[in-house]
Amino acid sequence: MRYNKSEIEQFSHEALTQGQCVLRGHFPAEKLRRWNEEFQPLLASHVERERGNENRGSNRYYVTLPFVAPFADEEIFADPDVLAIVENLVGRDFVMCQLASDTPLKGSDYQELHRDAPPLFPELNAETPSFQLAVNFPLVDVTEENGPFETTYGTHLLTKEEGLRRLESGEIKLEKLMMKTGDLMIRDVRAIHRGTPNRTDEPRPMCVIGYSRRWLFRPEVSVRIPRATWENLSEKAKHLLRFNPRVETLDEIDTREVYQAFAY
Ligand SMILES: O=C(O)CCC(=O)C(=O)O
Repeated sequence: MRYNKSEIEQFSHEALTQGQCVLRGHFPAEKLRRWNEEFQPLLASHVERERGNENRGSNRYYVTLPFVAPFADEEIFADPDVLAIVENLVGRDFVMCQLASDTPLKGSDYQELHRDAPPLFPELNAETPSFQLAVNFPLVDVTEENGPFETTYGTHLLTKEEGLRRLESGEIKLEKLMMKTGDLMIRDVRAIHRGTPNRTDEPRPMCVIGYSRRWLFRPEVSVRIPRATWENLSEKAKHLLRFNPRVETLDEIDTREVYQAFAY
C-alpha cells in the first residue's frame, strides 16, 4: 500500500464529510494512456450505434468497458488503498458493480445538476450514510477546455432540494475538479455534480468503477465476466465481483447500454 493507516483514515474522513476525496498520481499514467488507446475504437463504435439516443446530453456518452484486458486489471479495480477507503465508507464485503466511462466530446454541454442514485428512503426526508460509491479517473489530463467535472462538497448528506437551495443561495459552491491522468476520486454518488462542455477535438474519457454495500443491487449496471477472465482472477477479485453475471464470451448484442436513467 502507498498510504499508512492514518492517511487512509484521513481520506475516508474527507469522503465521509465532504462527499469525495482525491488521490493524486495514484494509478500508473502510462497504463491509463494505453487504456485510452484501446478505448477510442470502442467509443467510436458506441457513438455510431447510439446516435440519436444521447440521453446524457448532446455528444456525451456512457460506455461500459468490456471486462477483458486491458480493462479487467486488478491493479486498478482492486487497488489496496482505494479498497481500504471504500471499505471505511460502505462497509465490509462491499461489491464492485460497475466498470464504465463517461465521455464528453466536442459539442457537449452543461448537464443538469444531479446525483447518480436516489435516496435509500425518500420518505425520511433525510440522508443515510454512504451506500454507493464511484471511483472516477480520467484517461487524459483534464483541462478548463475539455470538460472538467463540476462538483459540490457536503451535499451528499443533504436532501437534493436542500443541496440545490444552498447552491442557489451561494452557501455552497460548484467547483471544477481538475484531474491529471493517474489521479482518482472516490465519491459518494449523491454529491451533487454535473458534466461540463468539452470544447476540444479530443474526447475526455472519465472511467467509473462502482462499489456498493454488500446488500445493494443496482440493476442498471453490471460487470459481465467472461469465463476466461474469471478463471484468472485472484480470490480477492472474485469476492468483489461475486454477484456479477458470468458469461462464456462478450458478444455484440449484449453490449447495448441499459443504464439510461442516470440522474436523480
Ligand atoms: O463525466 C462527467 O464529467 C460527468 C458525467 C456525469 O455526471 C453523468 O453523466 O452522470
